[in-house]
Amino acid sequence: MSVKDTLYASGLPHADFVFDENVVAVFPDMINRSVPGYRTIIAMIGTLAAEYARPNSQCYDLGCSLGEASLSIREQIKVPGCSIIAIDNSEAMVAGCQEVMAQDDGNIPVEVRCENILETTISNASIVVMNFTLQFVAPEARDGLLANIYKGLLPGGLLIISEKIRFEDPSLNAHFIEMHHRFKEQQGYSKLEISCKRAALEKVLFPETITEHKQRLRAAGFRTVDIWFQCFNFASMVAIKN
Ligand code: GEK
Repeated sequence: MSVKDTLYASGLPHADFVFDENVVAVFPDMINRSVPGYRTIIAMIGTLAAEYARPNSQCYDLGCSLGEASLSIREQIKVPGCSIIAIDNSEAMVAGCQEVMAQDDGNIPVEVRCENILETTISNASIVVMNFTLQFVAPEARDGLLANIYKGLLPGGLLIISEKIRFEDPSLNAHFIEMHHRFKEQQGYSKLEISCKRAALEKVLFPETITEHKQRLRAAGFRTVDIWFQCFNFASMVAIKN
């Protein structure tokens, strides 16, 4: 059952945002009302995975939170011998994700691990998903992470990265931040909640431009790289190891 996100309804807390048990309790409501297109992205991650999953390979969901992307993959892939590895470094999220997986009746094995994705060894992967996770990784650690993912993907393997992005043009950037805030108001968040959440995320979420993402993906070895979804300052990219 999804609990309504009222974490910032009275303004406080003003500390940096952390994925603790308070966030876990409201997470489905929070992400659905904060990320435009989240449900579409989740559904299409499964659809893309169904196309790219190879028999007897692994699918990684890095920064899995409560496992929505894993569930979509689990529901939609049809090839034999696949398994899913869902990883998060928040103990509270991992506990919640384990509960979600235990209640799901899918047949594909899912291993849920509490681990820093910067320390994960990726191997025999046909699918790697980072759905709004890379944005929380320190920018200086992102190149190494992408190189590690590229190395662990099989030829033809697919990486999906969804991110909050920054527009190159400062006025357009400000405009789409404002549009995102309007979206959140339409979803029932107050101006106070929106501004407090923004302040809490400031030192933990570092958005980059699409150009920066594409450059990093190409530097890691991916030659086929593009955006498949965008709404305001939220985008999802595909990168294929060919
Ligand atoms: C979804 N993908 O619902 N190692 C492991 N996990 C991490 C790390 C790290 N270094 N850094 C952050 N996380 C999910 C949504 S939420 C996005 C992803 C959001 C985890 C963090 O604990 C959190 O659970 C997740 O990445 C980001 O499809 O809340 O905006």
